[in-house]
Amino acid sequence: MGTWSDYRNGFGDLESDHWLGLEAFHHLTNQGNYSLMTEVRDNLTSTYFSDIHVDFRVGPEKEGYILYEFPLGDGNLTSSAEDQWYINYDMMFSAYDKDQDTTSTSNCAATFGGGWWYRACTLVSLTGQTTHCTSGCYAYFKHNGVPFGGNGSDDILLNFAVMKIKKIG
Ligand SMILES: [Ca+2]
Repeated sequence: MGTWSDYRNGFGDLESDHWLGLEAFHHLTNQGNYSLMTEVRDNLTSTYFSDIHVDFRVGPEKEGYILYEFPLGDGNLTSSAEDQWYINYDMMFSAYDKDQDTTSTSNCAATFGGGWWYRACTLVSLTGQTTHCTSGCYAYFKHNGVPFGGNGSDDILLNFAVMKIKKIG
């Protein structure tokens, strides 16, 4: 479970688990128009999903690295997780040691086990660790994997998740 400082500065290993860092996200995505490609793989069926959003932009640290709203994406996540990003729009980033979500009754980052643009809390979290989930969790958090998705039958567990950003204008 990374700290605020970890998520701000980046951590991990480029050959395996790696987080580029919010400061880099902010500086890169404010140079122009960036697209965000999200790739995930379902742990149970090995199904691969991806989609691309334009206008991916992260605010400065003084604004909590807010995730600005972006249009619906183009890909095969449309029936599962893609539409769920809207919950994270206009949210500041939270880590377990910096609670910036919108609920005063819980610490979403601590519950989900990873930093993210939590509201109260989220349906998409590519950094979450289900083994850390202690309360308010969806059933699928009981499994060992990363929570991602909507609700009911749309829930999927991941064993692979990548965010790729690219300058498009
Ligand atoms: Ca909170």
